[in-house]
Amino acid sequence: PHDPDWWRGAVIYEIYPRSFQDSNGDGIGDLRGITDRLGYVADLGVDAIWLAPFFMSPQKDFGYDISDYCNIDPAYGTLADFDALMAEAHRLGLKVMIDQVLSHSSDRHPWFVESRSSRDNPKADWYVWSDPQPDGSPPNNWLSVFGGSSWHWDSRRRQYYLHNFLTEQPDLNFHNEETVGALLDTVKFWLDRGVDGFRLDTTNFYFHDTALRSNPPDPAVPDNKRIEAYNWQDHRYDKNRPETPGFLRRLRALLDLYPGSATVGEIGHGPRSLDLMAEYTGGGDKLNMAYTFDFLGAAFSADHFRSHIARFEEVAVDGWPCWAFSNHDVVRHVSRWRSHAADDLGFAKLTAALLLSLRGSICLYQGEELGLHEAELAYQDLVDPYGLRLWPEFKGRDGCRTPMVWDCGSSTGGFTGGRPWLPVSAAHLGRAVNAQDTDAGSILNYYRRLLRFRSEHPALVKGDISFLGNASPEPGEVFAFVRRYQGSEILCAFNLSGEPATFRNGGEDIRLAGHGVHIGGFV
Ligand code: TEU
Ligand code: CA
Repeated sequence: PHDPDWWRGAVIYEIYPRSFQDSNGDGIGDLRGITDRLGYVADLGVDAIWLAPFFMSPQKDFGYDISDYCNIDPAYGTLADFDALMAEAHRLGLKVMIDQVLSHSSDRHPWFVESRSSRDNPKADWYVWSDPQPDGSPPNNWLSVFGGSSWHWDSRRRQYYLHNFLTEQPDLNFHNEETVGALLDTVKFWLDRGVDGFRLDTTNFYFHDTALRSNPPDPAVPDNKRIEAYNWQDHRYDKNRPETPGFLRRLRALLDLYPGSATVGEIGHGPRSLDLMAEYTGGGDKLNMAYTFDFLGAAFSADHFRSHIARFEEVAVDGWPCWAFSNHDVVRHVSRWRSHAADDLGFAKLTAALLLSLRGSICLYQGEELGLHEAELAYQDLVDPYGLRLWPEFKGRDGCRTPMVWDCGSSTGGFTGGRPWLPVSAAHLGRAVNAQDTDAGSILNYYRRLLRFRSEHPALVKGDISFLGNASPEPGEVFAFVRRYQGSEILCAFNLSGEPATFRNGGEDIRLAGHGVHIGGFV
């Protein structure tokens, strides 16, 4: 239990507090609710939980807009509730990682209220402010992830401020030494409270180019292609800046004073994401782990997995990845990669086995272990500002954030006695925990068996990975590799297609059904 390297190969279960368990009937999940359900989480066989933000927040981006880093939002509970949650998690042998949203705060944070009050107050430079261009337009072409320019005009200061996400999420200025000091103090606050680590939001957005150079290229993008507009820019000036590793070293120096604490940074997407993940997790002096969006998008093929993992392994030296297929930002992977219809149970098992065989630490997202689909929501049900703004081109993130389903006999899935903040998907009820718990063939019990098998086999937790060649009849669709650790080895082969395939390993033929799985020794 005191292994300082516990995070290496660990499985981290992401809890979205608002949607996990409501304890007081207001329809919003809370810390007490989570504490009540930790037995279930520990029973799954994961090593750690990552709690999405529960800090004081106007909830414009459901907690990713923080107005007080060192306090709990009353909707979620109190600091005493948090301490109780942590004590119970530790009693059950679970590590607790919390989300740190350092790149930006809420526009209601006292720091920003002061910063926007004048051009010469003590915090005037804590955020990223700029004069307009002579014609009044924003200083450059930088775009918000959530659509439109990432500059917002402030009529008091008569300047623009930078927001990479919502206008209510002004970007903190990491080039300001006092700002960085204040942020590190908030990190220390939670370390002193006993957390085991942090998931770091938008690590790649910490720094911006102080010369405010425009990103190349700047194609004219039709207004109905707003998501593409973001992706078409080369984001070399508004993120992924060369100052990032320096900050990560300072953060790591602080964490090193708390042995056994660890970080997992969010790197996002883009052509350089795997290289950045390798760089930021290498050298033992920056992040412990990081994850990219490479397997959180639409691509699903043996070649996609092989080439991306191979790229990371090639550049990583001593870096350490964290892989995820689902989280609170993307369409649940069973729906994203496959139509709802045929053989979705087999498909859910295939993806579970594949993910939990990869070299690296693993993030699972609540409900993934139940094989949940993306919930189908009507426009009137949406609350995610990202979805509301980009609808119907993009439906937003509410469909993966609907409440966890515990009880198939309750219309709210046992999530709340009141009216849930997002509808509970009726289609999810048949997959509720109590509907799967004692069914040996359920996806839930498959995850439990896989997690036990992984933790009992060091080759899967710590082993290296080498890819194996061909399959027939469709070579492209079998993804196969060997995990090796100190003389033990485990052959893993996954048939990503729905058709049977035979995988030839040396003289041995391994026959795989459609979506079939072979993990040596696992039944
Ligand atoms: O996400 C960063 C990020 O890149 C996402 O915004 C992603 O591109 C988007 O959700 C599309 O899927 C983090 C958090 O995970 C997200 O929930 C926050 O909204 C965002 O940062 C801002 O804090
Ligand atoms: Ca509640």
